[in-house]
Amino acid sequence: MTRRDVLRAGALGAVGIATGGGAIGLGRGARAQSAGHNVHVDAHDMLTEGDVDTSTFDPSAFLYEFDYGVVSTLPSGQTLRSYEMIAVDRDIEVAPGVLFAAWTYNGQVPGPTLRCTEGDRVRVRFVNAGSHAHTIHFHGIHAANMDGAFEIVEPGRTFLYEFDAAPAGLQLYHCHAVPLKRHIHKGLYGAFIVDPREPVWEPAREMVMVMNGFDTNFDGENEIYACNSVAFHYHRHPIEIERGERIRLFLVNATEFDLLNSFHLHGNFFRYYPTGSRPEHYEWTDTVMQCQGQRGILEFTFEHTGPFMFHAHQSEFAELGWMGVFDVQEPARV
Ligand SMILES: [Cu+2]
Repeated sequence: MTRRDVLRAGALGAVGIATGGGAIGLGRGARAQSAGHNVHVDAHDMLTEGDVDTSTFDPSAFLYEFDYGVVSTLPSGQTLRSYEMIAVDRDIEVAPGVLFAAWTYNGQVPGPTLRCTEGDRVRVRFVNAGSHAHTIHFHGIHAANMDGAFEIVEPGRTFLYEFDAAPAGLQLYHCHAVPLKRHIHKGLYGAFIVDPREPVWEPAREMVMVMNGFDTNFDGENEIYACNSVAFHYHRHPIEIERGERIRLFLVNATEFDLLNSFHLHGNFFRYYPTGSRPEHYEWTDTVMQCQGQRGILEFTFEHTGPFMFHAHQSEFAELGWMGVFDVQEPARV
């Protein structure tokens, strides 16, 4: 059954979507409606049908979680940041009642957002406690044997990645075992922020969004889309920000199977810094698209209060979960 078939079948009643645990009905959440030549999921129904269990992974908290590692100083004076990354298989809930048999770093998808400063020594102890061979491939400048492409880490084995963080910007990491798209799609990816040595960014409320998708019936297409893994999470739980507050959004595209994803902001424009590396080089826009593996930094400030949507401008992705809301409020009086 293809994704389109799922949507068409939805018009006839409850839809079963196969997961690692068997068939799980999306029920009214996936009911489709005919509108002219188009068939679309009724997003409103999907929104009002319960919520996921956020006790193990809460996308609202993930936005603001930066892992700076265990910090120490090397004899040379260089800052050392040590991280522990463990690959484990885990079922994750990507929409209410819909489980996805994921492969994860540290039990979560996306993996933790690793953050350091340009020139820091980064040391990552990688333990493969999963069922398949994996690696961690960091984007950035480093030695060939630290690239996580050829040094395959079998289940039960460990590997030590070590390099000096460069260049500054928004990078990412992901598994590079083959078949590559399967290993990435299963959930082995995360954001990797390298702050510039000299501060160039203004203070801001910073948050991370990793755009992703989930093929829940193994047909090579995504049935669920999201940013930070849970369909419609930021629609059910709008992100509260203040009017006039500077927002810096680290945006990464980790979607497999679809060549492009995008981010569209309502009622506002943003500065888009490709790869987040050059503050003097940006685009002024309200919509940006990213190919697989692309990333960039968005900066914006809302002039108006109220609910403002953000979503993929591929309408199909938005209707299948990649949609959220900023709830812009008057600044708190002090
Ligand atoms: Cu892998």
